Amino acid sequence: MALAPTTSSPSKRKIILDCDPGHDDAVAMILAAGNPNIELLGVTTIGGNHTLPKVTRNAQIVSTICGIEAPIHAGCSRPLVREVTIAEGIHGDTGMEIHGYDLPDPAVEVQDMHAVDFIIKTVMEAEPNTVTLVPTGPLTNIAMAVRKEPRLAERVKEVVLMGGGYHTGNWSAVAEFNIKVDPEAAHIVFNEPWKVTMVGLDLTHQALATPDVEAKVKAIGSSPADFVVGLFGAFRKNYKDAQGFDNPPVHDPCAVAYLIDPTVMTTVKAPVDVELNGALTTGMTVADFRAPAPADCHTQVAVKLDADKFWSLVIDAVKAVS
Ligand SMILES: [Ca+2]
Repeated sequence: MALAPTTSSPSKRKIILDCDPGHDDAVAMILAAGNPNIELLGVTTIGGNHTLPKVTRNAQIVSTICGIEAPIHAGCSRPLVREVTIAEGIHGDTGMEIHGYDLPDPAVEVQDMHAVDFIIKTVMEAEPNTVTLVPTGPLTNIAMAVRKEPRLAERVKEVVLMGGGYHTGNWSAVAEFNIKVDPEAAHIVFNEPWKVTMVGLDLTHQALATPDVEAKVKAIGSSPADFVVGLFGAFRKNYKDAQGFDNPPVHDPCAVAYLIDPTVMTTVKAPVDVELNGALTTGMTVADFRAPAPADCHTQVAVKLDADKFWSLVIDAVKAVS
């Protein structure tokens, strides 16, 4: 069944998903498209897990498999300052390597408008404080958008991003991939006055695709479900080989889940800034947990996931797109 950009409703959370599919980005797309409380205004792509052409094609493929009709807009192909970095070891040479499921050719178009312009147009044409940005890749598009149109900082409802971490890294000892790839962009995003929720590794390492989760998805028995099982399988092998995980962490849908039901995780208000010039720490998100948080603190970090509630949301969304 085709899931059109759903009819506008004040009770739905309007979001733009800015992503780099990416296995877990694919699951984030499915959760956003398949949950009745989310209105997915658009999918924008950013070079990250793999190059921009590959992640954009992957977004098209996910939409094709799952009948997602939200428009896809391609964004920036490289970080603001630094060289391109991709995560081939985790996502394979297509950016969405998968076994046991034949990916179709894309049957969904990419729109002409650049992602940065789409983000600006969508936010500025909507009622103030109604559109939430959900970046699940490097933050280049979001940083470019707010630099091009500074009024976004007060028009956007909030930014809920997957990235960073306060006690751990995955691309260095202390830096997470999305932030480490484009720390200057992340610095811009964390320092604009909008509300930012950081759904980082400390949280997403609790979102593990266990055999039990896989079995529940498999039992749905549909093409999107088989696709998700294939994603989990590839992710399982790559995360075991690269980072020693027994069950792979499925990072990106956590950010979407927070918008569906904030009780799916606990958050703590804390100032967060991004290290740009550390000898060992470039790309680290430095969270200051000293209490009390300043009155003007506009950032919070996610700390504890209700994993059962999270996976129920994901499984229900896979059913909905099936
Ligand atoms: Ca991602």
